[in-house]
Amino acid sequence: MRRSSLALLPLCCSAVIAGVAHAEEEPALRLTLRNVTPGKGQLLIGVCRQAEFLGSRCAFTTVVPAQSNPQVIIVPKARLEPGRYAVQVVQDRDSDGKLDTNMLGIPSEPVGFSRNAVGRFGPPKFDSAAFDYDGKPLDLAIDLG
Ligand SMILES: [Ca+2]
Repeated sequence: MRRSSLALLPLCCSAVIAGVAHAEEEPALRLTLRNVTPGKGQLLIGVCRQAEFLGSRCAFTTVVPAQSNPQVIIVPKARLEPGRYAVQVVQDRDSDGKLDTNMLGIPSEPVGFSRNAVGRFGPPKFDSAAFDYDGKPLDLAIDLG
C-alpha cells in the first residue's frame, strides 16, 4: 500500500506541473509578493486599468491561498492586453473576499501596490502605481504592508 502510493507521487506531481506550465504558457506579469504571512487567508490580486483601480472588477483578477513568502503569481499573457495597469494586492486574512478596514477606513489587512506605491492619506493614486505593459513579460515585486 505504502509503496504504491509513493510510486504514484511523481506521476501526480509532474502532471500538475505540466498543467500549470501549459495554462501559464507565456507570462505577461510575474508578481513576486513579499511580506506574505503563509497560511493566513487568501491573496486578492487585481491588475487594473485606471477606471478599475481600487475596485473589485479589474482586467485580471485572481484569488489564491496565502501559502508562501515570497509568493509568486503569474498573470498569463493570454489574459492581459497591452496597456497601462496598476496591480493591487490584499492579504485577505479572514477570507471574506474583501479588504477589511477600521472605523477610520484604514485597511486592517495588509495591502500592496505595483511600484510599491503608497498613499499619503488613503490609497495611492493610480499614476504612482501604474506601469506600461507592452506585451513583453514584466517582473514586478510588491511588498505587502
Ligand atoms: Ca478580509
